[in-house]
Amino acid sequence: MTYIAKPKLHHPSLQKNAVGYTRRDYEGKVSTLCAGCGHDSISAAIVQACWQLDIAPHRVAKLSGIGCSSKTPDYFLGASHGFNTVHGRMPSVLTGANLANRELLYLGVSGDGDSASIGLGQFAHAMRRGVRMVYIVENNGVYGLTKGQFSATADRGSVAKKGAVNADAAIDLVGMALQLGASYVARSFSGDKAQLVPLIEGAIRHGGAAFIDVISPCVAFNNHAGSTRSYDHVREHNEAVNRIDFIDLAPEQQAIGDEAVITVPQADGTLMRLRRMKSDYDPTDRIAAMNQVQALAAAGEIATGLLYVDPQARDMHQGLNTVATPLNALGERELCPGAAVLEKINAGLR
Ligand SMILES: Cc1ncc(C[n+]2csc(CCOP(=O)(O)OP(=O)(O)O)c2C)c(N)n1
Ligand code: SF4
Ligand SMILES: [Mg+2]
Repeated sequence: MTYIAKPKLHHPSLQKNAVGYTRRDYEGKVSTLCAGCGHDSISAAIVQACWQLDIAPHRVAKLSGIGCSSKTPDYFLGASHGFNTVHGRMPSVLTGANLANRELLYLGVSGDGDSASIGLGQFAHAMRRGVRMVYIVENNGVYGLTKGQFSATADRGSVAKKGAVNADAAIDLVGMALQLGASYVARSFSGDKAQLVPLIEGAIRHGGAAFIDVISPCVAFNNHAGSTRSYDHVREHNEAVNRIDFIDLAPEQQAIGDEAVITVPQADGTLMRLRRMKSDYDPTDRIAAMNQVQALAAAGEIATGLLYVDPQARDMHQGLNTVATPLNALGERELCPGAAVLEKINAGLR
């Protein structure tokens, strides 16, 4: 059996959100992942964020590649559109869907194997094109589904369950996303829901390519001493640079003079309030963010929080000047505007 359907019983007193759904309406099938897998906590955080933001499930398209992480869209948002693509190919399929219909909320779920090896080129181009999406990598440092080989994000010198030492340098997807032009870059830990849920909410409201690297321990193959992706290691080395306090803050409610708080305007007109944990960290300065994330990594720390946000984020459609109407809603008049229009286009190409 590959999945177990959940019973449809809902207690009548369950709280509903502004669009009339209970949190249970955002769940999916019963997870078949190992008990304690970090990926299940990320699914729970996605459910929480979508319920809290009053997102109607049918307005969401969730896409993934191949891996334990890429199986998880089956375990949340059961009433949303879903496409489990080929290994590493989620970004291009999502880009195509987004080009055809920008009115949906695109949620791309991937693994460190899926995005940092076979799908590295796809990841890079989705980021540099500014595809408006929430791109979540459930990063456990191994290929969990194929029994625990080191992935490309595993740290050099980290030790596998059977004792092999990783000789290769790690690919840092956060560093790459920053360099490639992603306009919202965050890192979190599956064991810190209080940090992760607001980061997902911020990414959902963001107007461009939003990337979240979530360290998500694999209890079956990478949760031992010597691993830098174990629950213990991440808890000991987690260095949060800030916390999202609140999104949607009305301007008159701004805490004036509170130096620990940074207010960042969002593309949709809302405001995001960030509470600084490291006083010298400016998440709106891309180059400083790149330096600070690298400096923390060199000191053996894992920088988490909203690492970078561009308040003037652009998305792919702005650059391409595409039609706002979903392609399936265009009528014959728009699609066949007549010989005179065709003649004009041809003349412009001569
Ligand atoms: C084209 C192709 N190559 C290789 C595989 C085998 N394979 C399946 S999942 C996977 C890696 C999964 O690792 P990751 O994306 O980190 O997900 P995790 O299971 O760790 O969550 C690989 C190599 C495949 N399914 N398809
Ligand atoms: S093998 Fe690892 S990644 Fe896969 S479900 Fe089990 S704990 Fe999670
Ligand atoms: Mg993995």
